[in-house]
Amino acid sequence: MTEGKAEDYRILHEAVLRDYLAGVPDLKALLGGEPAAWEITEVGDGNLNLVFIVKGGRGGVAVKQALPYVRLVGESWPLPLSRAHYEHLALSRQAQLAPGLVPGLLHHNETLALTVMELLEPHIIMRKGMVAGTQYPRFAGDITTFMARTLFFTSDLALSAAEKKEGIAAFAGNHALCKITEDLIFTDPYRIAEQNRWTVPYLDALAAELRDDMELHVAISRLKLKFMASPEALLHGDLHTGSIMVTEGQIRVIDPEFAFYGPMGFDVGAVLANLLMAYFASAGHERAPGERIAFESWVLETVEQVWSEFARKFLELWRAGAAGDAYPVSLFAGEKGAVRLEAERQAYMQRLFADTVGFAAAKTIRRIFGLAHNIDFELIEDPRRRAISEARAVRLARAMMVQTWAFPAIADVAAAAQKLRDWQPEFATG
Ligand code: SR1
Ligand code: MG
Repeated sequence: MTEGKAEDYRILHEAVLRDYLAGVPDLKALLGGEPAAWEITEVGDGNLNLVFIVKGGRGGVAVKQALPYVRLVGESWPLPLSRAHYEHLALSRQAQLAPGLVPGLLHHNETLALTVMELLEPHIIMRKGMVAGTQYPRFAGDITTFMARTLFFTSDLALSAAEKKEGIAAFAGNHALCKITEDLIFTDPYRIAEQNRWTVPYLDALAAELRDDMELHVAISRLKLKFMASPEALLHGDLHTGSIMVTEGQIRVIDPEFAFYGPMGFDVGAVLANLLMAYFASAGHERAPGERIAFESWVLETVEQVWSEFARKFLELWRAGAAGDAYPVSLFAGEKGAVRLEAERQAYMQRLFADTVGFAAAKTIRRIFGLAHNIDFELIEDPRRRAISEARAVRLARAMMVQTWAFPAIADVAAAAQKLRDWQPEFATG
């Protein structure tokens, strides 16, 4: 890791980046050949940073540099460079806890807010693959290993109180990124906000309903409080399908710059929400009726597997001998203690499931009415078709958020999604 003075930060455009990488002996050797011949391409399509792919005579690397502002909006929205520090810290921790499921770290420069990572090839962003209707059979297995291990081993179930508090402290400074989430997910879609947008005119009425729906305002505010005040575990913090790179046989989780200690259901809910959005968007990508039926069935099966496998793996880690300060072993001695503790584990998972359902709903609504949308819906060219898919997703999301009790099991979520697959909102035939 390299450190220097804050004023030495500069944006490394292509030529400067080439010189910089050539000056790091390990990277120069890894890339191979003459630096002048290296191919450098800026490929960042996320909302915040620059991302370069660099290919040399021998190998390639991915370079990510934080900009001092939000890329999506521009210099009018400053954002601390320190997010690169938290992303690097989270990636290092995740690499220990979930080996092989995050990109390898090669180099980090704190002053430049720059991280060089293993080049993932031929991986693509999972969201793009899902828009194209591709199934990823390894996904549920790998993402649930990632979540179960990163969440369990950074929680009070696995850590001493002191270790846990050190962890919280290490990420507490990432509050500017948390504030983005607090505003863009938990507040703005439910009020008039300059940066909100939706598919006009079809969703105008629904947007107005959201702003007037007090049941929904209470539910989203409870979720916001949980997000702000429940440091249960180290979260990825932005675990959508744009933060996952895939091949048909492999996944890698990238981009944990929103990492902080928060409620576990926020990460699990993010994964489920993005699968459900891909499911509802699928009808809008059909060129012939029924064309994507196999893909859609796979998505719903995956929704069920993500929760059931996550819960199974998390409980397995807990039962294997939790060394954390929560649930002291001495309070659950003997047969009677074992039975009571197991019942408590089940109750814990039920609460976590309810959180997950609520956060999944929040993640869905923000992508349809807030600032940052996703290509699942955005690439449906015809606005009426897009709005139909979006309205179905919102109908499910509202029920999940306000009537969370009506979804006691993941099968209930999948069944409700399937029921809405062909639901026609009023404007569908206008
Ligand atoms: C201004 S940043 C908008 C969104 O991009 C990131 O991927 C996060 O999801 C954030 O909310
Ligand atoms: Mg990101």
